[in-house]
Amino acid sequence: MSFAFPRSRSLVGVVAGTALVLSACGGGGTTTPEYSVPTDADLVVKAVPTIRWDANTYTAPAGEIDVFLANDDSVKHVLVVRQGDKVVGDLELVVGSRGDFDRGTITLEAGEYSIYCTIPGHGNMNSPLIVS
Ligand SMILES: [Cu+2]
Repeated sequence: MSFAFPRSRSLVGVVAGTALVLSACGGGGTTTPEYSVPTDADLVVKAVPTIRWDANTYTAPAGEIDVFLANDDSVKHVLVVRQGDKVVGDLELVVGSRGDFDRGTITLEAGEYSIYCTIPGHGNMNSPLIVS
C-alpha cells in the first residue's frame, strides 16, 4: 500500500482539471457570436463538424457570385475556389471559430470548380462547385 498516497494525489489533480475545463466551456457558450444566413447570397457554404463542408456539391449562377461562409465547426477554416488544383480569383473567406462568418464575391464563368479549405490537414474539405 506504499502507492496509496501518490494515487490519491493524482485523483485530486484530475478532478481539479475537469472543473477548470467545464467552467471554460460554460463561459465560451454564452459568448458565441451568432450569424444569420443572408437571403440574397448566391452561394452559402457552412463548415460543419468535423472538418467538413455542409454539402457534397454546391451550385452557383455564372457571373459575379456573392459567397457567404459560416462556421458551425470549432476550428478555423479558409475557403477558396479552385479549378483543378489551382486557386481561381482572389476570394478568400476566413472563419476563425464557431459562429464566425465571412462574405465576399468572385466572378466565375460556367464550369466545374471546387470549394476548398487551405488549412493544412483539411484536404477533405473539397466539394465540387458547379457554375452554370
Ligand atoms: Cu478547413
